[in-house]
Amino acid sequence: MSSSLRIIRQVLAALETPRNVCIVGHVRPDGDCIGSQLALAHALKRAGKRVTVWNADPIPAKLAFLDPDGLLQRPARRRRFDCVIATDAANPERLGETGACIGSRRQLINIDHHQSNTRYGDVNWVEPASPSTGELIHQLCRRAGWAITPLMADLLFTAVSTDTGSFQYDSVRPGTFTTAADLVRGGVRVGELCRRLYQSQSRARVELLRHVYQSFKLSPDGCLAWFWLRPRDLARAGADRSDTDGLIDHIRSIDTVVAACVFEELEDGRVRVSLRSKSRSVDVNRVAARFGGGGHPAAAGARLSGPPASAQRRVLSALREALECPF
Ligand SMILES: [Mn+2]
Repeated sequence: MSSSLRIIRQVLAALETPRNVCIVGHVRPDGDCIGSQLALAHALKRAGKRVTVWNADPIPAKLAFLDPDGLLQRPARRRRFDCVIATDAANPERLGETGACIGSRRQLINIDHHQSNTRYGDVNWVEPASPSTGELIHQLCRRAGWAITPLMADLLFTAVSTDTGSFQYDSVRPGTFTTAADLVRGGVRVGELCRRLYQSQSRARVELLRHVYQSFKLSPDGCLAWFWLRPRDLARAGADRSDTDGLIDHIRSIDTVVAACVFEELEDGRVRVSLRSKSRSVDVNRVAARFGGGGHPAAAGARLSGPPASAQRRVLSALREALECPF
C-alpha cells in the first residue's frame, strides 16, 4: 500500500466518529487555504457532520464568491470540538488566534503540503511533493467516495490553480492535471472562474502595483529584486493587506532575477518578509528558516523583529549566500 493511501485511510478512520468538526487554516488565507477549508467543509457537511469553519482573518474580497453561504467565520470564543482539522498550515502559530480558540478537542488532524510542517497533529498528512493542499483534499474526497459538487469543484480548482501559479511551477506533477481534469468534469467553468480569480483586480491593487514598479530595487548583478510595503504605501493606494498577495510575482518575472523578496512593515513593528526563487538550486524555505519562518523551496516567508534596515540587510545577505552556492 502506498504511504499516501495509508495516511488517507488513517484520516478517514479518524473522521468516522466525530460529530462536531472544526476546520481551520492559516492567517491571511490564500486560494489554497480557502479552497481546501471550504471544500472539505462541504464534503463533511454532506457526510452528516456539524462543521464549523474558522479563520483568524476574513476571506479576501476577491474570493468571497466562493463562500456564498458565509461558512468561513472568524473564531468567536473558545469552543469544544470532537475533531479539529487544520489545512495548509505549517505550524500552530500560522493559525493565529484561531489556534487559541480551538480549546479542547479529542483529535487534531493536520493536512498540509509545506516542507516546513512541524507535524503538530495527532494525525499528520503532510505531503511536500503535492503542489497544493487542495490536491490532497481532492484525493481525500475521491478515496472517501464523497461527491464533488460544482461549488466544491470551483473551490478545489481555485486551490490547485492559485498554488501552482496557474500550473506553471516546478511543483506541478501529472496528478495535478488529473485533479484539474476531474474538477473540470465536475463542473468548473475554467474561463469564468479564472476571470474572477485573475482578471478581477481592485483599483487599489493596481495602485499598489504602481508603487511596486516605481520603488522596486535590483541588485547590481540583477539577481535579486525587492521592494518595501509600508502602512503608508497601503493607505496611499487605498489598499489593505489582502491586496498584497502576488505583488512579488511582478519583480520575480524580471529575466535576470533569481530570487525576489518583499519586505512589509507590520503594525506591531515587525517586518514580514516573503521570498520567491526561480532556481531549483536556491531554496528560500531554508533562507526563511534562518529567521524562524518557512514554506516551500520556491516560496517562503518569515517575520523578523528589529529595525527595518537591519531586517533588510540580514535577509538580503542570507539570500546572497544562498545564491552563491553552485548552480
Ligand atoms: Mn498551499
